[in-house]
Amino acid sequence: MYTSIMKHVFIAAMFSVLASHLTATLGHAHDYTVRDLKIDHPWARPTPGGAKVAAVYLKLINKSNEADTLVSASSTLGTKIEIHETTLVDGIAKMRRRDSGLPVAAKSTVSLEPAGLHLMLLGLARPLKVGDRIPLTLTFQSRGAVEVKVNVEKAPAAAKEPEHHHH
Ligand SMILES: [Cu+2]
Repeated sequence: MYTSIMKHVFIAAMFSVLASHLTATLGHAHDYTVRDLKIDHPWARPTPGGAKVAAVYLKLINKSNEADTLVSASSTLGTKIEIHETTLVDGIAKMRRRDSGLPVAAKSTVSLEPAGLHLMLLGLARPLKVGDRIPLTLTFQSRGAVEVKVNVEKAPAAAKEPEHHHH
């Protein structure tokens, strides 16, 4: 009895490992579409050991005539997710919380990217490692909740880090 259950668990684990490898090797295409609103390539950087926060980036491409607003986000991997905007104040990057949500106009694209808008995952349960796929629920005012996976990967070449100045 015990061994057969263990075997079952083991086989299930093997399958999930295989499945995650498969999706990882399928390449870059990674998006979710609801009523012509595409959530393109949610991703986050790996985090250092003790980090309790992580920024999540993605692109919202609204090809429809129907505007919407991203009102909230959540993940089982953190206690809370806030919508943040990084702005330069006197040459210093500051993060501001947007409590009013993130509007996505009809026929428009909103990019959440390094040094700009991002989702801030707070109370991180464990560090993010390259290759992880983190569950994320995005809740839109009219389209409702959309489940996506966030790929943990190194920053793509296109999304350059802001310069770090050392004095
Ligand atoms: Cu932030």
